[in-house]
Amino acid sequence: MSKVCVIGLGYIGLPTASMMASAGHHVIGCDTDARIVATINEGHSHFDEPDLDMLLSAAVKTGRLRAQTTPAEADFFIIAVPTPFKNGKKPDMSFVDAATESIAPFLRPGDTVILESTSPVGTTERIAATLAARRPDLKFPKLKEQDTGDQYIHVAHCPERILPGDMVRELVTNDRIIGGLTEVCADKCVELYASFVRGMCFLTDCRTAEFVKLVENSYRDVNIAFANELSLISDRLNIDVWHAIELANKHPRVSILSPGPGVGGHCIAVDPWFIIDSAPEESRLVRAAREINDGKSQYVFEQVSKAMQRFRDPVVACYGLTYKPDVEDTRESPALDIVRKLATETSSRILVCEPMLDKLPGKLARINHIELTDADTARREADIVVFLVKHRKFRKLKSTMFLNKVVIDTIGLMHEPR
Ligand code: SAJ
Repeated sequence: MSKVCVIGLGYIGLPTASMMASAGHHVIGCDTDARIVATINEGHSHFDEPDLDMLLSAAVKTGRLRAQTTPAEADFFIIAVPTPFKNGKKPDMSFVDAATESIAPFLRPGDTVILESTSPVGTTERIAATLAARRPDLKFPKLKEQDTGDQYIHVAHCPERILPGDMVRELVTNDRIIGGLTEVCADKCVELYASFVRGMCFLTDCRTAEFVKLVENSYRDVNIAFANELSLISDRLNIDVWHAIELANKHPRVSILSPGPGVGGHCIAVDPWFIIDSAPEESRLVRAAREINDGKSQYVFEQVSKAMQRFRDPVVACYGLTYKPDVEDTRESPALDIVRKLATETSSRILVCEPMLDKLPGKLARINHIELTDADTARREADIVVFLVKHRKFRKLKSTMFLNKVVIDTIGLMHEPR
């Protein structure tokens, strides 16, 4: 069994560290936030994810996982830190850079450094170059160099692929793409991942692996954008988009995704910008998809505002705040964006029904004409009902329950498949 040091104990690093510990490795989890470190050492996760607490508490109890604020010597270093974008939608690599600097003093010949964070093409090479500059005493292979041996530091990219809400299962079952700076680097990485991944590990070079990850999320973004564009076209033509998509999907080679209030989360709404940033002139479709998905929440806001003009003192009920169904995560949530806009740009009473949260997040909590209520109160008191997230708990709602209301259904909650 190996010694693994995981840098970043967030949404990806923590499940990965816990899974590696449960596979028998000795894992040091490293996070700059001392409160997160303390929570983990007590056996608890600092965010909600099904089955993670169980996996984590077992790993901590057996002593195979320990968290601390600084890295330590290890055979494998995993970098799993955020890669958001900054002004101008440019990738913000400051967390990856800081993580790289932090491990440099701990490297020994033969160690392997693996980047899991979704990153622009070229990042793995950049990590190797930074480490080589910090540690002139160590040998680093060049891209695609042949026959690097155990005296080298191996560097590879193994992009995370897990779906929030189903992370623990997907960590084991998903196939992985492993891109090495060299073939030996990729082989070293597989040695570690094969100890807990039941899916296949496909090997390539690090630039391709970086691109593949960005392609996966852009693929989804483009396809959701197509569905969102269809929803706008259908509104204009007075067609039920849900029924139209259902019928189009009866074709054996058509599989259209679902329109919604926009695209949220910290991955799909961000990663396509890394492609656009590195090849702006060629990425026309990827950019258009981003713009369509980002524009959808403004469109929904305008729909609601228009409906509000029909009432003197409208009460608006919004169903859902999280970025997607059945998770508690509100990061980049289009539903939250729409509700925030309604709360700040109107003075009407807004009822929010969100079974995944027990209080309104952040700034919303301080606005006095907005309140968190249950689904029945929302339904009873509202003039306008806006469906924003297709939580399992909302699926029992029927259109007959909202007969005297204006209903704005962005997620097809009321659509009954025929
Ligand atoms: N959405 C739609 N219509 C759909 C499907 C999704 O509007 O038909 C919306 C969701 O409501 C949500 C957003 O898209 O706002 C993204 O949700 P998601 O479930 O598609 O994806 P994420 O962001 O939770 O996770 C994605 C996954 N990538 C792919 O499916 C290609 C996951 O495997 C990645 O690990 C993750 O991004 C990541 O971290 O990159």
